[in-house]
Amino acid sequence: MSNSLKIKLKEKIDEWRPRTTRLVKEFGDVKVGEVNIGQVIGGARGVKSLVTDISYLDPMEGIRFRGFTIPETMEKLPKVPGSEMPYVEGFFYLLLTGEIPTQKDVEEVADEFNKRKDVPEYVFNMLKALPADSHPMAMLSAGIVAMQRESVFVKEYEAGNLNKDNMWEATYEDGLTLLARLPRLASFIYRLKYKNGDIIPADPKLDMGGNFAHMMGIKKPYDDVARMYFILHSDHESGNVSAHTGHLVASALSDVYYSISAMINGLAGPLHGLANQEVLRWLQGVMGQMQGKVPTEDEMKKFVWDTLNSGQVIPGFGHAVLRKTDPRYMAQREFCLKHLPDDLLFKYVDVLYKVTPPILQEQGKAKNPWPNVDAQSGVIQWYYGLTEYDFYTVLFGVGRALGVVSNIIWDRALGYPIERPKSLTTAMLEDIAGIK
Ligand code: HAX
Repeated sequence: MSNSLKIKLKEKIDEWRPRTTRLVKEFGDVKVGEVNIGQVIGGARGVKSLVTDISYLDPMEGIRFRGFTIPETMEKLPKVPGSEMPYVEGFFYLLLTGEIPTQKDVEEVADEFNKRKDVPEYVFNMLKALPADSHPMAMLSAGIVAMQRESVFVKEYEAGNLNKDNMWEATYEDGLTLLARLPRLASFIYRLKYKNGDIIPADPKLDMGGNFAHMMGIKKPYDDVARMYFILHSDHESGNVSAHTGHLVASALSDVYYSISAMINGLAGPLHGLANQEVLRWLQGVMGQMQGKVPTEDEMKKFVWDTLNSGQVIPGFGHAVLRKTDPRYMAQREFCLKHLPDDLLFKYVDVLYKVTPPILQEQGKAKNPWPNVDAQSGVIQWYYGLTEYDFYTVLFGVGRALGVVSNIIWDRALGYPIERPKSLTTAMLEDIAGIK
């Protein structure tokens, strides 16, 4: 085994396996909770039926990556020289191993990504052949699944070389290759779709975030925006649609390419990752009606109520688990206060932040009236010139892949089985409820 990340990961896996085995063998019958009819019909909300050690989402505190809050994560990880933000590669090391890497560890992972980052030409040709109005998320998903033919996992599986002990290694190989290629794939989609196909080649001297900014054709400090964005969006424990989809598909031993392509498809829904696009679309609508003037709080209240009264959701607000302002929102808000305090769109978001929670509370439907990650993220992208908001969820997807790939590697390492919850019929639920 040649690289230090893989060696460290193997150590961690060997340490971890007996814990999982013991829980299943000796304590498999111990109850974790109960499930009621509301949860069965209501999207399994709150049902504890997944396990991950990569991140944990506390409803009041928000996300912790491997036990670290967002500010701790940003503070502890080695920084890219001359930048405010850490290496994404170092963050991936943390997600996989649970340890803060040294500068040398990070450089090794960055080298590994660099070696694997080239996207094959056939993927570009396929993307060029798609209709011009294809959504960037559909293009990303298609680009990923097109590379499935290269899966090391599939080759090894077909050769009969895989068993429960070593499956994670082939998964790791696929995972690293796919992650290394995603910035190239995403930036290619952007330049193909919005910049007349004027493609910018990668710079092998740059880290993942730096290279992404370079290939997008956006100047500093967009490299830091990219790093922050990928880290913030990486993982939100395992029950959200994208992470759960990736895990579910992988549980059938579908390879990483199939799993992450499916993950992207789940992220593309407006109630999930596409909300960042929807926030910008909504704000642009308000801006159009205000003719660019910043709305007063009363004016903004009217826009919010109009949307609610027409039966639509306010994008960027609410959450299935969180019950306070999303710390990912706060991290981006702090970035805005530092780098773009006078930006017009930021001022819009600020007024929206003030008026929306009390309105949602007054309406009395949303369990969480506070803003989520998507309420703020488009503003930063727009400020740095990325105004094609259909593309925003692709950025989320590149980030989310870091967490989901880490989870899938661990799924294989710990031998988690194929997922298969049980369904009931409506009549059975009526019976359970005692309805005659
Ligand atoms: N605006 C208006 N109504 C909202 C609302 C919002 N932002 N958030 C929740 N509600 C409504 C729900 O639609 C639901 O209404 P019905 O009873 O009529 O069906 C009611 O309040 C109860 O919903 P909930 O239990 O509070 O929320 P859910 O767990 O069902 O759904 C969602 C969570 C995030 C999907 C929801 O809050 C929402 O639609 N938000 C707007 C879209 C959004 O920002 N999504 C991104 C979330 C973060 C994320 O995953 N990013 O990728």
